[in-house]
Amino acid sequence: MVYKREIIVRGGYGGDGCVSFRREKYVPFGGPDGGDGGDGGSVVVVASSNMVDLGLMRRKAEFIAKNGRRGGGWRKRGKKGEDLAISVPVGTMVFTKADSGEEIFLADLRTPGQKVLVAKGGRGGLGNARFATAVNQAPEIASKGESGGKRYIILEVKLITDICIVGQPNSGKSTLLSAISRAKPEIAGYPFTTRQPILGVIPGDRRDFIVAEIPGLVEGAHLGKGLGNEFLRHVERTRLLIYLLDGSSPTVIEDLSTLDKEIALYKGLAQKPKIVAVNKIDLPEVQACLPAVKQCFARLGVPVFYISALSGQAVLELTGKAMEMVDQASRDEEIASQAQITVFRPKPRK
Ligand SMILES: Nc1nc2c(ncn2[C@@H]2O[C@H](COP(=O)(O)OP(=O)(O)OP(=O)(O)O)[C@@H](O)[C@H]2O)c(=O)[nH]1
Ligand SMILES: [Mg+2]
Repeated sequence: MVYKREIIVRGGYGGDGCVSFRREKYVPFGGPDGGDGGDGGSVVVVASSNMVDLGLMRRKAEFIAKNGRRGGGWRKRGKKGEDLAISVPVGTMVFTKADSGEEIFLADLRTPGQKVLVAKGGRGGLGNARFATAVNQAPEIASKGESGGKRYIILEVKLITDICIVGQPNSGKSTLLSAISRAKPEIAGYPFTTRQPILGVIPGDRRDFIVAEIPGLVEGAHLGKGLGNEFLRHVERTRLLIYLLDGSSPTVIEDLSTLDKEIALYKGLAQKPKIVAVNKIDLPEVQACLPAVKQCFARLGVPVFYISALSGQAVLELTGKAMEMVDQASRDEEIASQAQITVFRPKPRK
């Protein structure tokens, strides 16, 4: 899976202007009639809901739009070069790279079909008809088409989700995802079954909720252990985290702090709203140590649920709370975004 790519984009050249004179029977001194060249095509990046990563464009490094065609006689304008659309997944952030190496934000493509122009096509040259003046009525000059803009672009996919399930390998993330959503992830009793983020949809009364599972995190994931923590980039834009713990693990209490530590090490994730869910409570050995775990987790200060993703026990309660917290988080986001808009209200002069 490719989530970050650096590419070069270049707009097409504008077509050259044309030098031509009107030559017709009975029309002496017909005058200049060379048309303008067509503009070069531009390069645009478009969000598409059919894609999940940038893998399709792996081999290509440079994206160039079509050139404009040259102008013709009879003041005919050259054909415009075709635009080149680069499809990327929804949730892709587009940056341009300055000469200093600095990444400058260009756009965040959050909805399907949203697009951003990354390289403008060159303007077509002017035909000689444009250069006619009172003193030079038969100019033999036309201008050349301009070259298109060239830019270094960085594309980075960060999925946009409402809920993200994180946890150690084998804790039951895929089982929970398939229990609460329509997703059908692979479930197996060995670690790292899930090797890439999986999305699901929970149908809600007022709106659907997008839920994701990311591959399991282990201690030292930030150092590249296990599958590493590069998947946490997709957690950056989730509204709620569900920490899913394997209740049958002998170190369930330490598992929570390990998980929390790995997540807190990734920029900006420490403050995310979260819910803790202890899974597999249908197993007798989990039931046996549940009182001790409950006592310890009672002081956490975040909602804790004891569930069985397999039998469905307490799963509805967990999703209900998750949806409620997501709604609250989106209301908070709305208030925060409104606070950022400055409204100028000039006072009338007396
Ligand atoms: N008894 C019991 N087993 C469960 C429960 N949830 C998951 N399992 C089992 O635990 C194993 C791992 O489940 P997965 O859903 O694949 O776990 P995961 O966290 O997605 O694992 P990775 O993708 O490998 O990180 C499977 O054998 C599941 O059947 C549960 O609530 N009770
Ligand atoms: Mg899984």
